[in-house]
Amino acid sequence: MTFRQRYTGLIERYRDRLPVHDDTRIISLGEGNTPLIRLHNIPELTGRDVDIYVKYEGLNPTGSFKDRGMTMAVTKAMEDGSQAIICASTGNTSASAAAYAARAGITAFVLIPDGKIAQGKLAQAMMEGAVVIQIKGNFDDGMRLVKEVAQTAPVTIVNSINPYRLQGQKTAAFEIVEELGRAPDYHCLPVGNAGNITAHWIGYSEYACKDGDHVTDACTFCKGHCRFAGGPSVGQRPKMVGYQASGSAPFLRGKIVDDPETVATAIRIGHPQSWDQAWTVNKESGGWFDECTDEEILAAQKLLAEKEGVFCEPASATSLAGAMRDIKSGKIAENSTVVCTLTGHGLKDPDTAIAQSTAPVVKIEANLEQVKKAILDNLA
Ligand code: AN7
Repeated sequence: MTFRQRYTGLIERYRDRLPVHDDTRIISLGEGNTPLIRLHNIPELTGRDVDIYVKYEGLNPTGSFKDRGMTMAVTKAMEDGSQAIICASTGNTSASAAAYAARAGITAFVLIPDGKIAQGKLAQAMMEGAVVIQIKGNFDDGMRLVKEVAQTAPVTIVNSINPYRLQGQKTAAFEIVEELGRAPDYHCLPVGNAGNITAHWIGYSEYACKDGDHVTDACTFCKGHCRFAGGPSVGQRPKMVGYQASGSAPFLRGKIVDDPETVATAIRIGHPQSWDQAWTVNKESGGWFDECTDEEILAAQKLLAEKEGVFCEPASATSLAGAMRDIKSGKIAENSTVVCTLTGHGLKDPDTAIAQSTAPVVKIEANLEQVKKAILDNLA
């Protein structure tokens, strides 16, 4: 039986805009098609009239946006006959690589910084059968080693330096344009390696592309896969705003950072792999980079959960933390539409969530009186 309405992942959905062939065997877990949630309670806290949407990428199959890129990277690795994939990771890439490798029936090697990845991500990589290699070093050390080893070992790198990763990730921008009917005015993202901000710019640029007349150098990555090459165009692109954690903010320092530190371990990255591309995005879009402190990041994570019921991991909240500050200051113009990407699910990092929560846990005897009292004491 065929189910005509069944969603089968972003490669099938955007097949005409991605580098796949008719007979390519697609490795998918139904990624993409994530909710674009309009915030109801937070915008008024800024004192400005703005529409804020969050693109909840934590609802991808392994709980982060990495799945968009990984379906493409693993599909192409299989097409090229690869038996194994490898990545360095702050956690989410390893969880995603492990899952798609399991699905494809190949081996995933993941290099992770010892003790510096969130528990949920480690659990995923281990359960999904990856070979987990903990290094006494950070992400940047791992990335350097992966590049070196891949020169001789029979493994395909699936970090975002693999161009298929960005091709898959650009589809998030497609979904946003299709849902809003236009591109937002501002798109805010947390930035680590800067692969995702680059991928979104490719996606928006392809949508704005008229008659194959690529509007950006980034767009030429699409090699003619632009959706509207020869067709209608939304003609408009957002300002791309990238926020980094203060302790890991090479784009703010203007140079690489050797000892990155932040509670948002996903973006504890000092040597961004898409350095040049991200500066191009910055220039072409008229956007900017800024930084958020760990306190601001955690406060935004908590606010989003408390006021909107949306639980994201700390790194993801960096986009909202920065956006709220820039909306309040007027740097993000009033009456505009702002999209913040929430890159990963809150359940990825339960330890940080519990450690920062101030919510009282009411402990009582198991009797009706005490339950009643707990309710009356705590009614808002
Ligand atoms: C939740 O998993 O680099 O700027 O190794 O997991 O495209 O690097 C993760 C990155 C933002 C930054 N939010 O995206 C990895 C890894 C979350 C992330 C980023 C990451 P890029």
